[in-house]
Amino acid sequence: MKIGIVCYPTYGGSGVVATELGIALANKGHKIHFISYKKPARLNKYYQGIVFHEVTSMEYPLFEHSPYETALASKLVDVILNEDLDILHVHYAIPHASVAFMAKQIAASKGKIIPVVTTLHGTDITLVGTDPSYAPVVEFSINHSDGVTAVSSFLKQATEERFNVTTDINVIYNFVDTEKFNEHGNLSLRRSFAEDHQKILVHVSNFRKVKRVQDILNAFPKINSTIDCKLIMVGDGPERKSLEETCRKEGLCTDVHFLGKQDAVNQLLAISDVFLLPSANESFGLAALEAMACGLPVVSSNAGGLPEVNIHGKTGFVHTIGDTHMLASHCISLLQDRALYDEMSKNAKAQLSNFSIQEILTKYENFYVSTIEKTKQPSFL
Ligand code: GMT
Repeated sequence: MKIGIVCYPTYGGSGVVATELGIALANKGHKIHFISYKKPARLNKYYQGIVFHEVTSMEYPLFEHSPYETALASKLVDVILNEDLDILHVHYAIPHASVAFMAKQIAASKGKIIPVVTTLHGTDITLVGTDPSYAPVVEFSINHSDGVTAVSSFLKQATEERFNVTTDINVIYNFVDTEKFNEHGNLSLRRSFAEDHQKILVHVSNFRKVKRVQDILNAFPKINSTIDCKLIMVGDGPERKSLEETCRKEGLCTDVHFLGKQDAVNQLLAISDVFLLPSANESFGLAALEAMACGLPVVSSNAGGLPEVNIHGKTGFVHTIGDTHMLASHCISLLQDRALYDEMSKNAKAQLSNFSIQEILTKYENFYVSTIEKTKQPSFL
C-alpha cells in the first residue's frame, strides 16, 4: 500500500508511535510518505521505502501566525494526488484530522478518493480537544474520518464520554520494537551515574505539567534515605527549569541528573532499575512500555490507560495520582526485595507479548484494508 502518515515530529508519544509504525510498515514493503513541518525525531537514518515531505508555509506581514493548517492541507493534496496514495493515516486529532478532511474534499474534487484514518493519542481528547476553542472541530473530524482508532480502551471510553461520537472507535494498542528496546546495560555507562551497590530510578517525558514530575522529586529523598539510589531524568519541556531549581535548592544535584532530550533512550533504560511515571493524565504511557521492554518494573500513577499497561502487583506498582507517599513506598518495596524485583522485571518483559510490533502492525494493515474497502462502497462516493 502507499500510505501517507501525518504526525507531530517532536519527541511526544504520538510522533514516536507514528514514526515507528511507518518504519515497520516500510520494512514489510509498504511505501510510506511522512508529512510534517519537520522530519520526525525517530526517523534518524535512511529507511528504504520512506519518503519525507516537509510542510512549509509562506510568511506574510499580515499573518501574525502563519496558517499551518492551510499549508498542511495543500501539501496533503499534493502528496495524495502525485504519489497516488491508497490511504492517509493522521496521528493526533488536532489539527491533523480536520486538515485531512479538508484535503480529502479537495482531492475528491479532482477525482481522487482517499480514505482517512485518525488515531487518537490522548491529550487531543482528554486535555486539549475538549476546550471550546477546538471541541466542535474535533468532534466533527472524528465523526467524518473513515476509520478511527484509539491507543487504549480508556481513551476510547473517554472520547465517547466527552463527544457525541457517531462512528466506531477501534482500540489498537501502542507497541514497542523489542529489538530496539532490548539492550544489555553498558557497565561503564552505568558507572558514570552510580556506584555498583546503588540503584538507578529513571523518568522519561516531555516535562509537561501533566507528567507531575514534581511528584518524583518529592518522593526521591524518602526513597534515597532507605535505598541508596540515583535518579536520571530524560527529556525536556516547560517544567524542567523549575525542577532543576528545586534540586539546587534542596541539595539534590549530586543524586539527580537531568539529561535533556536523548535519542539513545534504550541505552539509558538498560542501565536503570525502575521506571517512574506519576502522570495526572496518560492515555497509554508508551514510555513505560519501552522501559518494560528493557525489563524495568514500573511505578506509575493510575491515570487513564496506565493500568492497562502497568499491571499493579505484577509488572510494577500503581498508585493514586499525586500520592507521593505510595510512590516512594512502592519503590522501596520493589528495591528492597530481590525476589520481588526479579519477578516483576520478568513479568514486565513478558507483558510485551500483548504489545508486540508484529501483532499491532497486522491490526493496522487489516484496518487500512477494511477502511479502503468501506470507502469503495457506493454510499461513500
Ligand atoms: O504526553 C505525551 O508524551 C505526548 C502525547 C502525544 O500525543 O504526543 O502522548 C500521548 O500519546 C502517547 C502515544 O500514543 C501515549 O503513550 C501517551 O500516554 C499520551 N499522553 C497523554 O495522554 C498525556
